Amino acid sequence: MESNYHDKIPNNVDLGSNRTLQRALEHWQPEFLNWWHGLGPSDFNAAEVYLRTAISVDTKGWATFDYVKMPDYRWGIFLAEPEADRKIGFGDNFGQAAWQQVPGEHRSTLRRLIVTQGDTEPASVEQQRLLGHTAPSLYDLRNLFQVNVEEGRHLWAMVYLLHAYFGRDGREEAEELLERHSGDADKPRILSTFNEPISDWLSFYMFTYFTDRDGKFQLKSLAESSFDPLSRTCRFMLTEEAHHMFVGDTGIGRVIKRTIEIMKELGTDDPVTIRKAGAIDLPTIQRYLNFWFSSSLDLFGGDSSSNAASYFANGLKGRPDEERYEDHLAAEQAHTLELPDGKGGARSEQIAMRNAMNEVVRESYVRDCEKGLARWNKLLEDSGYPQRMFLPSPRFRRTVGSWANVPTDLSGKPIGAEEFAARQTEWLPTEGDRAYVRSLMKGVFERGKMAGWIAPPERGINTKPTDFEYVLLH
Ligand code: BYC
Repeated sequence: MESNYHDKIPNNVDLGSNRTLQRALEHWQPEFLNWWHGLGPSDFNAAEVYLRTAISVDTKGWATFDYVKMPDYRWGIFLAEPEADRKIGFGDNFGQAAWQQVPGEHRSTLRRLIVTQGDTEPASVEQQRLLGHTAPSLYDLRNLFQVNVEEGRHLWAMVYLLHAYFGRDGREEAEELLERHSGDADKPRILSTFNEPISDWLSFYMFTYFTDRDGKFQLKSLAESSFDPLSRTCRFMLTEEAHHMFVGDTGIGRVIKRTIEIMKELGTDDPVTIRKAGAIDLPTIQRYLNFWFSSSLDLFGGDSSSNAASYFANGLKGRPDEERYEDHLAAEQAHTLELPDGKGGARSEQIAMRNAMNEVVRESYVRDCEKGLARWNKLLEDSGYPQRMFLPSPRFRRTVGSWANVPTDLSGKPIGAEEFAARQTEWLPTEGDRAYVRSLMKGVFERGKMAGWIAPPERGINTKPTDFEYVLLH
């Protein structure tokens, strides 16, 4: 399908041939822009930002890079090219033709999945709306805005599906996606992590590393869906998502690198001394990591979930990279969960594999998270320091699943509520940590300059130098 970049809404879905749908989306467009102006990045809408814009799904060149004012960014609808004769790859309908329309019996469940996915996209923009003011450099400012406009495009992707395939209910859901707001007492975002404030850049890097990575795994699961338009949408979204995780991965790496430099310079790792020198001590970075990792684990849902079993059975949501599994029915297999035994320990229980799908995906997510840790720890190792960053146990500080509200230490050992309360300051960011990190957050907007708490990036964007003027502030 040709991309039409000149339409009011750029698209490769031949929007122009469906006037009703086109009009409905053109009606939603000003509402989206209103939302962007009200709850998107505050104050930088006149700046010219060196942004990547998706203009097609051609693997050789799907994007252009140029200076764009964010409100002028062309939020388009792009679905990956259709796979000829695509077949359903898992579940009870394995081998049958993928669906081009929504089967009536799965309509409300599919809508719910699409709405949940869609809800996270504007939520993250809302969470990050004030960060521009305290960007550590123009390079970082540009990356923040790149992430923001693309999350906006991902919202468009889900809104397209709602409008095109779910009739009036879909249109209503699309409106509500702009009415719920992150952290709103009355109308919060659907999933927990998306109501957490992101008020400093260390949180932003943690979020883009850990929470966007949940996005990767959820999109990969939905990319397996029998509902082909959803699969194609998610496949293309994954192309953009990679950069978001890169921002988190390199962001955390750069913070650690700078801390190591200061540790070397001063010959100490004492947190008080490191802070006096304006860097972020390693224990504080670890506490932020513990917070965002544990929060992001909740996003996979319960470890034993009848919802997940029926998504899989019905072919609505599969496992990431389903073709790598041998048994696509997963009807006879079992999976072992470690559950709290209520006596201060853990016990094993086997459950049907289909009910364990959330856990299966969460386990591969944890393995993927380890990769960044290995890179950051290499920095410490190469500098001759014995300290290492680590992932806490997946049982730690959970609010969803069998370990929800079971106090444990970082290794996952159940402990009493009092001990947990007493040791929280060791494990999770304290008010003091947050205040200190906030005190470092001062915008650095001079070309080529970098805040003192973070190392410069190794390379720039799209072969530009690191000191390129990524944002023209005027
Ligand atoms: N917070 O059966 P259960 C991204 C709800 S991130 C609050 O265990 P299920 C991005 C659950 O909805 C990826 N509620 O769960 C990243 C269910 O409610 P209903 C977003 C939660 O259904 C960064 C009930 O508890 N995409 O793209 O197996 C920036 C029972 O739950 C939470 C998706 O999530 C929670 N943490 O799985 C921008 C994909 N966890 O339905 C973007 C779509 C569970 O009974 N969503 N609940 O009212 C899904 O696949 C599933 O809804 C979930 C939950 C995996 C989230």
